[in-house]
Amino acid sequence: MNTTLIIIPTYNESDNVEKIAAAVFASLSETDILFVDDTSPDGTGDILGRMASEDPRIHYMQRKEKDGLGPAYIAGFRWALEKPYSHVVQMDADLSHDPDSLPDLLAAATTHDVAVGSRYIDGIRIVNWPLSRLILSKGASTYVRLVTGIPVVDPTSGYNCFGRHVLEAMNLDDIDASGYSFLVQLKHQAWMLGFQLSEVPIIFFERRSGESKMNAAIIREAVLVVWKIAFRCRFRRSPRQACHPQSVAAGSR
Ligand SMILES: Nc1nc2c(ncn2[C@@H]2O[C@H](COP(=O)(O)OP(=O)(O)OP(=O)(O)O)[C@@H](O)[C@H]2O)c(=O)[nH]1
Ligand SMILES: [Mg+2]
Repeated sequence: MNTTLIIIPTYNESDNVEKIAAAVFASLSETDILFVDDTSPDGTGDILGRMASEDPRIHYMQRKEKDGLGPAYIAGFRWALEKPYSHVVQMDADLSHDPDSLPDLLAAATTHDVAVGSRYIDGIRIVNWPLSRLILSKGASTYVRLVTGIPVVDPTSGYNCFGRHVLEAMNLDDIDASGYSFLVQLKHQAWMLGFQLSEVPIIFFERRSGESKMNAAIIREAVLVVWKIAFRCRFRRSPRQACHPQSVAAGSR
């Protein structure tokens, strides 16, 4: 078993799962991958079952029904914490997150508690998005920062690496959003616990095949979740106390 686990949630990603696994291992051969599939009707699960039987680095969790990105990741985190992984990476299946950035992300996660793959640090690095999608994403990032005070340029990024000690310290039951706003809850809770977040520049590519799961309900949830996050911590805009990452890390890694 490797010490890094990459969790990839999937729903109708039959065109992409073999490509993403090959690209991940080309960039980083010593890693495990856990695919979390919500019984995709397009047969993604059958492909994942075969891939897992052929390569011991690949693991496959099948969930009963489509339940959103957040619950899929939480199930993946709980699975990871039952094993001795030191780092857990979040990655989409649609090749939007370039596996070539994995070494940079992991390097940042050795000096910081959480490494955030950032599309907006030092400029905008997004390939092939329509302007409307860019405005929505950039606007969401600004909105999150204004309301919560989280000091991250790209708080909605889905390409992140968490040290095990961070996931162990978090209350995963509080991370209850279903759509991508779950990614904000996750980073915000880590920050509020005093963990240090580092942003690593990444290039984000629009998905080349398969369909987007973004919809109006996910956007509505995101608008409300940001206020829920702020309210839960009584609008506090800084952690109550800073953790000392190296000592926390030394105790648990
Ligand atoms: N298990 C599971 N995975 C999901 C679910 N919804 C989305 N995903 C996966 O989560 C990742 C991100 O979803 P995307 O549809 O790419 O969402 P997005 O990146 O905001 O939108 P596009 O890039 O435009 O497609 C992909 O790997 C999806 O297959 C879900 O309900 N369950
Ligand atoms: Mg995507």
